[in-house]
Amino acid sequence: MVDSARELSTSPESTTVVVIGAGPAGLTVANLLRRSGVDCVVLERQTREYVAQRQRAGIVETRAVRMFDSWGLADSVLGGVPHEGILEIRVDGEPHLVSDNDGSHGPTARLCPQQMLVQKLTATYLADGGDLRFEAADVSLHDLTGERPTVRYRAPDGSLRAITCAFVAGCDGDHGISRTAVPEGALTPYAFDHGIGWLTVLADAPPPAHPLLAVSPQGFAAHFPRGPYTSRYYLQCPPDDHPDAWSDARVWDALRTRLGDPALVCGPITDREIFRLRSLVHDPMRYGRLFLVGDAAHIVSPMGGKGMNLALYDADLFARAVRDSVHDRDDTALRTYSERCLRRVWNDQELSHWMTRMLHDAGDATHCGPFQRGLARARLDRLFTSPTAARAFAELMTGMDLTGDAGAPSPTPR
Ligand code: RFL
Repeated sequence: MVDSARELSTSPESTTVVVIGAGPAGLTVANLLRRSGVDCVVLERQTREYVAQRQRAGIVETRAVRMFDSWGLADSVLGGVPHEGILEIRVDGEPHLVSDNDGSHGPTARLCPQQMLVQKLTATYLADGGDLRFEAADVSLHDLTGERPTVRYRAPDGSLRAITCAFVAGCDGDHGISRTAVPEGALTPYAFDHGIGWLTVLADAPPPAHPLLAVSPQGFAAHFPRGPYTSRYYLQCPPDDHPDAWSDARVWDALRTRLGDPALVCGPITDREIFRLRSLVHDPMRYGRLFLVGDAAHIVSPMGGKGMNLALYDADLFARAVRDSVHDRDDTALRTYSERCLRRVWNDQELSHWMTRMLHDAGDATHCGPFQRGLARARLDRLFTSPTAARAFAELMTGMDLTGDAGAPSPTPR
């Protein structure tokens, strides 16, 4: 073990917030802090190129678009095309269009692939003079319950650095170091495993007219736009399945069958992996002066498209809370940060869980039994025929559903 104190090449730097991780959560925190006149340093383990090409989410929900809009950032960080708000749920080949028009006014969701959002957040932050350090290795957190925590890391030239700060934003995802710096027992994890796997495939193939979720007796499948000539597909599979078991021919055959579209146009597959549908919540999302933001605090299974959008929500609340503390010496929002984030986290976990059960159970009776299949079909029927159910669904999808929390207030200009 190296004696890091002796190896420090310079005396510690000082800033207000050290942000760990340059994913959607960390970069949003950093941009909003800069907009608020609060100084910060972002430490990212990977290279800029690596971070910029990581493809996952595809839609920034209405609530998050309005959040960026309220900070004057929507045009610079979102780009993309407006999402017209139609989702297709295809049941045994029969299409049903569901709208996410919730009747509210203002800008709506955007089709904006996650890597595009990350690239634009990075460019905006750097153009604004932001301090973003890639390839920061061996990041470690110290004195989190003291007045001035310290963050140590190794720079790309091998030198050890230290930064003291008022707050640490742990935005380093589910496998980062922030959460592991919290003593055992200080956070309670709540975990759920659906026992379902998804094969996810990226391909250079035409996107669907609308994001498409398909229920079939062979299992769930989905087709999402990820660019003008790029699509992401999902296929339900056993959670311990292996991507090598899915040849290109098997992927396209399964998609054509489950999507009920024999004419589905295929294309070169650029990525394929299998993951388990699981959910995880850590409570509280704070330890001393460390605040967990995004996937570092919670994982939501992808059905419903909420993971990245929750990260953006946390980032907004955290940045506002720091702004209040730094400029107005008001710590109320910092004290309530975890509670307010978790309200939305559980709300979105519930949507994701409900959709996951409904869209898997309705198709494959061998998976859940005929009784659960009947319940799932009844839920779908209600969604397709009841305007009230459709409206409630639309509010959940846009993120405009939590009473007392509809959209973000305008930030006070500084
Ligand atoms: P990220 O994106 O994981 O970023 C964390 C960053 O921290 C860095 N890092 C470290 N840096 C310094 N020191 C360390 N020790 C570090 N350890 C890690 C990492 O390199 C990385 O740059 O977390 P963040 O910012 O909280 O963002 C969360 C989102 O990425 C995630 O919720 C979404 O991708 C989830 N998700 C989706 N969300 C949606 O809203 N809609 C979707 O359609 C959607 N589709 C998906 C998804 C996730 C998927 N995966 C991961 C299973 C589709 C897939 C396939």
